[in-house]
Amino acid sequence: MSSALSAPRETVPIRFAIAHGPMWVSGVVATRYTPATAPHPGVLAVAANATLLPVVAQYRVTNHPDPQNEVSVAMNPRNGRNLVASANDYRGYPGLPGDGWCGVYSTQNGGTTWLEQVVPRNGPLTQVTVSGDPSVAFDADGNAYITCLGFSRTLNDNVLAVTKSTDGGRTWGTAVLVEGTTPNVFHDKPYMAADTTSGVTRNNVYVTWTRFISGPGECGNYAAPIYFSRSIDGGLTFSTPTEISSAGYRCSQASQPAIGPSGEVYVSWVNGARSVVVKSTDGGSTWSAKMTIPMNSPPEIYGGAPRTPHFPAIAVNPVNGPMGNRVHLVWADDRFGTADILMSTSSDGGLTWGFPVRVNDVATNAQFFPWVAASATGKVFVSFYDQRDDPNARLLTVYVAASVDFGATFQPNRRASEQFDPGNWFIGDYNGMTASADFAYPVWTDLRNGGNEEVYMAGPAMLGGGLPRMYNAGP
Ligand SMILES: [Ca+2]
Ligand SMILES: [Ca+2]
Ligand SMILES: [Ca+2]
Repeated sequence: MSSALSAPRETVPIRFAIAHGPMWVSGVVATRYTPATAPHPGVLAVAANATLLPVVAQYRVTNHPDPQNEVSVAMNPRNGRNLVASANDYRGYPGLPGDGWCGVYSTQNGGTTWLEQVVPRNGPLTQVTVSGDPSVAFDADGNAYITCLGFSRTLNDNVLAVTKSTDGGRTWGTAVLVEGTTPNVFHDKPYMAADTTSGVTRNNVYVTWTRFISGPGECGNYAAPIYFSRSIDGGLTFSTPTEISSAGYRCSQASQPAIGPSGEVYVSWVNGARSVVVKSTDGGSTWSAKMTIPMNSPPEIYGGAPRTPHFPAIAVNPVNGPMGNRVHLVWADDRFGTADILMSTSSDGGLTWGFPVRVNDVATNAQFFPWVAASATGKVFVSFYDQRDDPNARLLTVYVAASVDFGATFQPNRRASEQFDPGNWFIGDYNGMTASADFAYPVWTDLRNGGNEEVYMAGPAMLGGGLPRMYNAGP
């Protein structure tokens, strides 16, 4: 018989990924959710406090009894009322046994109403029965992209794919393969960015991810380098993946690409007690030396349930000029006591990094799951989960901080959500945010609805047709 057809499928990667408890393989992989037999155990009591009303408009993105978590969001550069968000969505794919699938949500009216969908199971995604870890991006022409990790619980089919929408997220095309099933490898946590500049790399689409490789390596009995692929043809094809880590950096996770004003590609990730940043000025053909930023990562905020890995996030200030073109990195850090959000800024393209600034203006209790976005006018926004409003250091609120001096200082933080209990299940490993010229649009996993995880977004109030005033970081 044909050995290619009859050979048993590779059975290592998923199992080793799940077996290595402390390793930050994606939660959608490590944490199986089966709606029929395991009702969402997240909790408890919703502790909305009437005296702590949010100061911004909140938009409910999803409305489904199964969980949604690990949210990303992008804004159409040609239409600021068109946003696309994504999440691990445990409603799953229609007709498949209950499990996760990549959820994708679009709005045409600034968040007032959302179309909730899951990514079509076509192209390489037909090989898999579970998917997750989506992230989204818009290119300069307003095409939307979503990258999605697919796998099987019982076989080792494992694909990374990208799906494109040319109508603002209303409909999605056929998934295109970035990386397919590879023996002894589990492709994990893709993240994407698209180039919206006017240079030669305009409309390039970039994907970075972790390869968990079983066998002796820098993590002990496995390795975890960071890989990169790009599309220069509008998502029709993706380049052969290349490693952007190297020896000494191959026990890594949580990569994120970000684009600078001249099309520079930065990628950040976590490697032990440090963040690593690399830069490419040729669209990802060649890469700089590793630039590292030390982190004092706090211990698990809730003792592991829900788990709270501490991943960095990166943004490049799109404003060119003496104060612009700065690179901002945020992460959770407990060097000053309890977990805080710190931001370090580089003004020389990542070669050197400034002393970290504490972003949260109240240090009480833990702040974690930061995200950073820089606006077209140079404002820097940071969003994060925050326990400051709960004396018992359990309930969470989303806060946003804004800087109008390119990250030197932050204005008083703005509360962006109700207060809720995070429960004890998987709430994702991170949240997301995007920004318009003057406003932040954080997205997050929210459990105010009786412990049912939903995606929420905050932003300027779009109702009534008036000038948005919420979140304005200006004077
Ligand atoms: Ca994940
Ligand atoms: Ca839900
Ligand atoms: Ca703190």
